[in-house]
Amino acid sequence: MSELKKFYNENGYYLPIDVLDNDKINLSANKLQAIYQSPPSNIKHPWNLQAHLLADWIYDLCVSPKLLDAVEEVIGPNILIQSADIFIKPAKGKKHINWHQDANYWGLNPYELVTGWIAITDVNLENGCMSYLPKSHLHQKIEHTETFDKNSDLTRGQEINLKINDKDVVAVTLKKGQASLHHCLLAHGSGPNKTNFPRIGIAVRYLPTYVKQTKGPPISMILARGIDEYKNFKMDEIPTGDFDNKSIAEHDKASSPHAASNYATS
Ligand SMILES: O=C(O)CCC(=O)C(=O)O
Repeated sequence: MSELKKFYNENGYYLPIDVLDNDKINLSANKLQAIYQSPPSNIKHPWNLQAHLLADWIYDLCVSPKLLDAVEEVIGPNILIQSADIFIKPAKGKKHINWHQDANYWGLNPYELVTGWIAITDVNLENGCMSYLPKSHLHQKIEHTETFDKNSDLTRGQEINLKINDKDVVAVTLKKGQASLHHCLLAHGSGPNKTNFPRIGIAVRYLPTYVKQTKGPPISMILARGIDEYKNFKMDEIPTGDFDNKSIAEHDKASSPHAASNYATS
């Protein structure tokens, strides 16, 4: 077993992984900030969720070979992408992300979804990087309370019913172009951005092809690597344009079933 997989199995996360060069990252940072400032008006659902369906350059970030290599060490060679969720925290913003498990969003069997979180800007405690609670993935699914906290970036302000001590947590400090991996049962959250610059990251949700959805409105996938012998999910189309009508229609198709539950599917 690789060192990465051993560490991930024991702790529920791994970091840092060098995945992208500065040119690509800087270009993506500029484009994402422009979209954040004036989102296209013809998108019916939050553009930052399932954003891998909206533009070829966002999809390209999700299939960065070095990131897929790391994901492959954890879940094997046949890799689906369910979503790429973009988290932008503006300068001096109040928004934070409550402690939660991603497994709270999706009914899956087995719970083997792994998130590859790509830093598009440097991230640290000052600008609201994530923190992980190591080994918390060894618990099963834990109840969450929907707080509807206005300063939460989660659609329903979901918060895990688990007491978390600061001394037990790990700050996910990354340089731009690096990524971390976390298990969908790992408790994690992030604080506000106290700096004068935006903090940007993309959370890409990867699953092995053998996983099945057990409840909630149907989620759909793109095959990022390998072969899909199981065909457990409906497939989405890889975008070929940049927020063009075809990509927006595909985003609409994948997002619509989740609108009634505020894009949280459990
Ligand atoms: O970007 C953040 O601060 C939080 C992201 C997150 O909660 C996730 O990737 O599941």
